[in-house]
Amino acid sequence: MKKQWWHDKTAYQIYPKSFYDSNGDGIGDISGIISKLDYLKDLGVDIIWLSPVYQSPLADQGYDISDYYKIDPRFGTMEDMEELIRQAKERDMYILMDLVVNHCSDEHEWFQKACQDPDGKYGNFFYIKDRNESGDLPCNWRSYFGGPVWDELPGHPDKQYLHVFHKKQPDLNWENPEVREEVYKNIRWWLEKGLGGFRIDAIINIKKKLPFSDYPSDREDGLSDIGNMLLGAEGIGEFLGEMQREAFAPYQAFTVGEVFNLKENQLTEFIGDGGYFSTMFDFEPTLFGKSGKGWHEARTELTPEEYKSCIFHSQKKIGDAGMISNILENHDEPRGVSHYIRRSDRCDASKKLLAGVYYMLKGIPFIYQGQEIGMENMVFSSFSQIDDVESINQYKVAQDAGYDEDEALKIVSAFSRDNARTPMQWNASRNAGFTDGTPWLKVNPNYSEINVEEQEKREDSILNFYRKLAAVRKDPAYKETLVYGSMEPYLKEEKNLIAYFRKGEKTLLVLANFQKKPRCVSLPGGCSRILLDNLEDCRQMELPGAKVQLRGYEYMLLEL
Ligand code: TEU
Ligand code: CA
Repeated sequence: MKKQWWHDKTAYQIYPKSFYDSNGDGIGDISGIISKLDYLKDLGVDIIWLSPVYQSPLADQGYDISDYYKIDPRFGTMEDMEELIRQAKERDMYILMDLVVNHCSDEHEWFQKACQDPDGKYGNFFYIKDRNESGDLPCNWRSYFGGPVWDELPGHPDKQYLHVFHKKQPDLNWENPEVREEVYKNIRWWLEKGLGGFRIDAIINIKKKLPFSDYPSDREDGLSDIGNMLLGAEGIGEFLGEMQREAFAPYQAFTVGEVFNLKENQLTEFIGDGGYFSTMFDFEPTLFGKSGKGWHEARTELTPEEYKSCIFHSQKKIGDAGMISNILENHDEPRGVSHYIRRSDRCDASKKLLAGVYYMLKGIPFIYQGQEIGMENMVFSSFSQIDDVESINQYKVAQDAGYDEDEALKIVSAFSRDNARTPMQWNASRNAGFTDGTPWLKVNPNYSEINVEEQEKREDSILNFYRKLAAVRKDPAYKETLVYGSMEPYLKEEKNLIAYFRKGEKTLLVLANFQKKPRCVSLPGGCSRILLDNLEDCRQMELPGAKVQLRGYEYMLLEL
């Protein structure tokens, strides 16, 4: 692997609307982020990805952009954004924006013009089809947020347009070179401002299998999961290679792809040396136990064995092909500690253990806001507390599948994207210190126990453990091993133990006793140093001999 500037970095995702509100309107903003840069620096963060802050009607919380060159006034001004980039740079940090170019908003000028004149230049920026006499849709694909991907083109009852997400997110026609040029122009414009790069949204969807055709239906609605179409769509590489050459490469931009449905053997093409992206997320644990049927059929509270098999499998698959990025959660997923640790075992020790396991894997660690203090899923007591478009759809999907309202609410609660979108918990004062006003989404009531201020004060807090993880990864003595060393499982068959080596200049061993019961583990050789322990100050610990005794949920990082 050719070494790159981003390989040894630690990244952090901010969901701006819920991070920190500086002016009391209940909505987090860019000035709020600026005021927390030192906090992030202290956490060992080098790269900060902002979920969208562009001008948007916020139908999908900013993933529906109506002007790619403007900042939404609710988040601040262009001057705020420039100030953020400048202040980050001063601290040796990089800012990433979200690149949402599979679709734009129906309120974007391009779509408005397409509605005015579907046969003109902008009609060809989208996928617009005439309605045929029988009224059949051009194809039976199901949009990600429910219902067909086709909707009537406003003002044209005889025409329909394609949207694979919400109907307020019309898909851009990437087959049209003018669209691609507009996208690259915008990317270069932002990079000129000193942006570090982008997180690339939903990118696999830009290549459609054309001409439009039906796939076998997989639910009562007669529609077919988009995944079926994506399997047959060839040639995305031409678009991505072009974007890389035309827009990212000249700036050495850091890019992280949100890539689902990747075909086998395309890994190197995507993230290998000279690949389309610098890296992409590993979604294997996220996807485990989910099907196209809906959230009612998805697994919650994965067992340690299931989590282990996911991470071991993907680490092996990736090997040295490229640099992956590892996550426990993001703005679309439940909180990692709620999804991967069973309720009865959720505590500081188990949360730190989970952090230590994923952080030391090969790849770039991404921390999602609040993860560093062990924020948990929300308990939703009524459907009216849910805001997210996908949750609203899944509530209906569950009821269509026969669940009653209470059951449907439970199902949606486990997966709702709002779990991760509740405001960041800064302190124990009103609204968790997120805002002086009324927060746009209810604060998780557990903020009086789980908050930054409390954990700042406590040496053995989760927050301080995250700081230690970052410090080890940055330590010149271990950096080469943790960044480039191989990852090899150890005692893989031992139930509720997650253990692996990182082998490079040094040999390191991660041991995680993922259960309440203590256990004894034999070491493969002598241990020369204990680098981390989640239950103890490791500087005061005695070096283990041939065997190490682990308490319930104890985590150790050893140098052999
Ligand atoms: O998500 C892409 C995507 O495929 C989602 O359907 C995702 O799988 C789902 O939300 C998981 O619950 C991206 C963004 O991350 C998401 O927030 C946006 O809503 C979506 O694109 C559309 O831009
Ligand atoms: Ca605000």
